[in-house]
Amino acid sequence: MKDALSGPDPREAAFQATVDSEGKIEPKDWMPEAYRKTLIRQISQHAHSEIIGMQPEGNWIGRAPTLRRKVALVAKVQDEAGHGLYLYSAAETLGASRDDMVDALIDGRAKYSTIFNYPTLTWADIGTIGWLVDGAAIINQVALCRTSYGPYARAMVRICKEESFHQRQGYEILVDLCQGTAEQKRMAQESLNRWWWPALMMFGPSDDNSPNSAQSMAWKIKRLSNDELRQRFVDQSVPQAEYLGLTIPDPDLKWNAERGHYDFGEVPWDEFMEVLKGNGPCNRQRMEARRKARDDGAWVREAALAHAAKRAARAEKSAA
Ligand code: BYC
Repeated sequence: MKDALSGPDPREAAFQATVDSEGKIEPKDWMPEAYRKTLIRQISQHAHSEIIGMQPEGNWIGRAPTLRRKVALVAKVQDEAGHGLYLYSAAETLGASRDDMVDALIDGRAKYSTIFNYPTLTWADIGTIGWLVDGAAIINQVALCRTSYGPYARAMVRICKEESFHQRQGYEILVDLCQGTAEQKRMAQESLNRWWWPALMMFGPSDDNSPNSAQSMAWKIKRLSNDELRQRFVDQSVPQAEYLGLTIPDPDLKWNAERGHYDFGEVPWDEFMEVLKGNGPCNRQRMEARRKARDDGAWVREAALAHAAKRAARAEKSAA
């Protein structure tokens, strides 16, 4: 234990040296309490996003237009559940309890990505989610493969591989719609019009308004800033939209040869803040569905625990 008179904690210097030299921090290593808290916050919110993210897509499983599309969508939604579970497990290595994390989500104390508070009104939305939402997730998560906390970085490697399949299944849906009838192409354009700005919001507030960024970058939890990632996403998406023959709904979008990047308009931050406060189009519905799933599944968890206790008691008895 360090006391007030003993000066800077040498463990803190060793921790920062590991981070600075691109080493990984592992669960049993010493870490500053604030680092642990920040990671639990970010990883659990990431897990919640994966789990809540199953809802808008699950809405279309029963209405997928072909068996092949349905199989791919079921597999994708199942992958999101898996991502949530890896991430909750990564947060558990930091001492967080799964029940507390889920309670924090349901009580509204923990956030999840604003993007999942928008409705999936047409089949094209399933394509657009794959293309833009999973595309944004990959850009964010490829950077997180180099995050300083070992279990989080390793979870990200596998998640990114799966996200890449998700992105392709979405883009393929849009390629088909855009090469289809005029009505199908209109449906794709209308969907892009609704999802473009919410997708840009996934990267978080602009760097000037991001209270957690400076410390998270110093700890190498975050490797690129919110604005850097958003710019990468815009630069990647523009040629993809051009290939589809769709128009990105931003009159200020234009190539800036000097910067070597696309310039783009102001993200509607007021809308972001409203969705963050719980006033998005589907916030209440998403939380209600999550609460119901927790309550409906309570007997399964109790039964699994009772079964595990019975097996352990039997094993103990036969060992005696
Ligand atoms: N939505 O200081 P900042 C997926 C919060 S899963 C809601 O920049 P930070 C997928 C932020 O938490 C997508 N909240 O924060 C799943 C903070 O509030 P608190 C999820 C947001 O942490 C299924 C406050 O605003 N991905 O892609 O440095 C199907 C100030 O922000 C949002 C992850 O979670 C938002 N969009 O940076 C398909 C990736 N943005 O906590 C796809 C991991 C910001 O202080 N997370 N906030 O109360 C991250 O990379 C970072 O946490 C963020 C935010 C870039 C999101």
